[in-house]
Amino acid sequence: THSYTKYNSFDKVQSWINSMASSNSDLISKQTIGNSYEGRPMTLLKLGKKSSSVKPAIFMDCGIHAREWISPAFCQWFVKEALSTYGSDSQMTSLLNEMDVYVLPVLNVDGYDYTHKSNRMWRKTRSRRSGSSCIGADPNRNFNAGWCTVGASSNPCSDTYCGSRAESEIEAKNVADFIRRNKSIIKAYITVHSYSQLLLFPYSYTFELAATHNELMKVAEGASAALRSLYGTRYTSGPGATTIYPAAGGSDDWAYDLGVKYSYTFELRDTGRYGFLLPESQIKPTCEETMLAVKYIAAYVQKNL
Ligand code: 0X9
Ligand code: ZN
Ligand code: ZN
Repeated sequence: THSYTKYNSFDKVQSWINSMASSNSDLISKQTIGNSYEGRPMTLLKLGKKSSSVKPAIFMDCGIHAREWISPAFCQWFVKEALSTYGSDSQMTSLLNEMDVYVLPVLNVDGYDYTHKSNRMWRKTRSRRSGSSCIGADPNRNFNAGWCTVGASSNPCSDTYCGSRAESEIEAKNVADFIRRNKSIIKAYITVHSYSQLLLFPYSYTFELAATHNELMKVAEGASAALRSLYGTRYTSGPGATTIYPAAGGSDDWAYDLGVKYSYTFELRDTGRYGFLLPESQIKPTCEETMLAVKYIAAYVQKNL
């Protein structure tokens, strides 16, 4: 059975998605953006008050890397909080009245399932290719942003394999296609990873500063301060290339270069004590503090539409 304070398997997340979408129809709907390599549906939730006009939107994905289990847990938490605080929390009410929030709870569905059934430390997709017995590519090296130029490997056996070409991985292509199709309404892109307690923004594929670097930094620092206000958890903010490492092909850089002005990568708890194996006892505090940061970014975006 599904629990917000446990790491739910893919099947449990999938049935949770279906029940959420069928029981709260005036605030939430679901759509499939495509299927994964192994044929699992990639189901996107749309949160927002139904409106007759086209609303601006925020897109958030979790679980691009299979083993980063706290990430899908956060997307599930976000959906729960959005629905349960709409109507009582003035910020959430105003956000969902004015904007839609698209949430993809698990991007790398095949990899996520594999970490539950076979190899807890799997990172990549599960695609096969001719000429190698190694499986999968790193979906966060597979977007068309300086693709495979730095911090990525062309060796299919590497954990940071960039794939045979940009968007070779169907999961990356499905997300990119959705964002391209909805480019005119998507005002912010948020992608959730773990671990290291960082709030990153473009660029990672180059050391050049983003055109809107100062604003991206200001919003990141505000979001980090909001996060820290709850339990004192410290986050570092900055461009990916200098704050974590240079690495091309990431979804954040790709979305930014497409024109999504506010593009952020969260690296959630912790700083290495448990790493990817963050205990379930930390799901609730991690999600509660991260809510404050995401809501800070959302409020800023909403104010600056
Ligand atoms: O390397 C990554 O993809 C991310 N770190 S993780 O440990 N979760 O794998 C950082 C992504 C930062 N953004 C880009 N490299 N574009
Ligand atoms: Zn990651
Ligand atoms: Zn709460």
